[in-house]
Amino acid sequence: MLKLHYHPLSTYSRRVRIALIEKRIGAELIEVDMVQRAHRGPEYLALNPYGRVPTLVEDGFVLYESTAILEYLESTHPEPALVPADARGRALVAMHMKLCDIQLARQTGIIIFPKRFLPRERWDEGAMAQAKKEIEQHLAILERQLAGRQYLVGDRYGLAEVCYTPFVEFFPLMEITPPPAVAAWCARQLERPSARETKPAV
Ligand SMILES: N[C@@H](CCC(=O)N[C@@H](CS)C(=O)NCC(=O)O)C(=O)O
Repeated sequence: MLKLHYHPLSTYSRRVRIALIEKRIGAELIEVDMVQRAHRGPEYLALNPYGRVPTLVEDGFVLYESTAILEYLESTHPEPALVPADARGRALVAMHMKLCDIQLARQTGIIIFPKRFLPRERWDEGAMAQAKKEIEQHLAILERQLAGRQYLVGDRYGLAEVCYTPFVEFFPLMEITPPPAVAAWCARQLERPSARETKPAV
């Protein structure tokens, strides 16, 4: 039985929960009590020495880093497929997953962590403004790539979208208005049952 150590408010954990639902994979969800700092306790650090969620465990095999977990689930449960069959399609998915992390996820964390969890006097407004600018530049690139398309790779929803969904959820909180093709693509992701079921409370 698969076990997923996660937190309901964690964007990276949400990627894996979305993939589990999309691929109809049964897993035991184990909530890590991050408020009580359980992710920094010896038991959890023995699983994931970085003290972050998500972590997947299957029969003693331990895996962390959400994109690695998504790729593992794709290899072990290939149907329904969330990546194309051909090498170029798969490589493009890998490219978009990586770009999601370095051009959007990191910057989103800089803005939404303080907005969700810190009092305003502790916000680093300069860093938040810079992160917002970088996100807007990234969205301008995605807008060109999504012109006339429904999804980033091929004509089907896939792992690239799974990676983006938890982060595009926060555009309103970040006061970011995506350009039209990106906005339509975000709506397509967020209306899926897998996104609705995993939507965080804050
Ligand atoms: N690159 C990691 C990022 C995981 C991550 O940063 N998770 C956050 C929650 S969304 C976390 O556990 N933060 C706790 C900490 O860094 O102390 C992944 O893709 O899984």
